[in-house]
Amino acid sequence: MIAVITGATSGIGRAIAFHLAEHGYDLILTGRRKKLLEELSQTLAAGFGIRVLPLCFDIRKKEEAEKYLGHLPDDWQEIDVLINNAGLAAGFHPIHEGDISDWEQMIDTNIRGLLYATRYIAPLMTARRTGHIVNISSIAGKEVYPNGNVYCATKHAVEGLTRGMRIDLLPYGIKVTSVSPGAVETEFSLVRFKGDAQRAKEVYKGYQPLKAEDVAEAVWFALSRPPHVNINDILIMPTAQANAVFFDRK
Ligand code: NDP
Ligand code: 8X3
Repeated sequence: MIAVITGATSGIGRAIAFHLAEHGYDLILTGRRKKLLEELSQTLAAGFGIRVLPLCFDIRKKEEAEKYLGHLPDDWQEIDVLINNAGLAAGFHPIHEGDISDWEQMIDTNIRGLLYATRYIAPLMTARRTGHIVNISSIAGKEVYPNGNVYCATKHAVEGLTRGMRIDLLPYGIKVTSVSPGAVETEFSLVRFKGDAQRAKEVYKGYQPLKAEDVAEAVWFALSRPPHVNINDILIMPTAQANAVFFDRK
């Protein structure tokens, strides 16, 4: 079995990579941070005896996505699983104060990047009439919250695309699953707040957030169902988080 995981250099993508390696998958891993990507690839290949193909590129760039995902080596073409995980929130401002380059970064990564990866990998699945695409959405794809505006909109787009993919890929027996976590302690908030570690820490203060491994387990649940079962949607939250805005902080 071969899986592609976008955004595997940290957080949820990295945890999914470990989980799938444990289950014997060969892995195609993407991300921009070359050193992290190469170290992870070596660790997984040596630790689990699997093949790993690291592809270091920016998923926002169509030409790079085509160069790497559109031209996979012959022995990497039989893709069973695509995890569309690469994504981010940038900034946290009301709509009238938002930074337009933040908006572009989120739209280009969370929507365009997911589309590019899907466009290059899905035909390899339709040709074999088998495969499973898992889109990492968010509670932000189900609800909106103050200052979440554009990030929430990108994740609402992921939800719409997931439903659309499920219809278009139905005749090919390809499963499509959306996994939507609430707060997960990863580099997510550090990225959103542009490296402000103190502010990022506040997000997870006073309650136990999800770990990336919790999300990886949910993904694995969907991937490991029998052929006739598709898990459409998983919404996974910390016990201390009721919805996008209500937290039980001690
Ligand atoms: P992290 O910041 O820890 O990981 C994000 C990953 O995406 C990194 O591997 C990063 O790699 C990659 N990435 C970001 N931009 C690009 C790009 N332009 N090109 C290639 N790769 C990119 O955050 P999470 O693990 O938390 O986020 C993973 C997914 O989960 C995202 O889609 C996020 O929206 C979603 N999510 C997160 C939640 C949370 O609370 N943490 C909750 C719900 C959903 P690199 O920097 O090396 O390029
Ligand atoms: C990440 C979780 O609630 O910050 O998608 O949007 S949230």
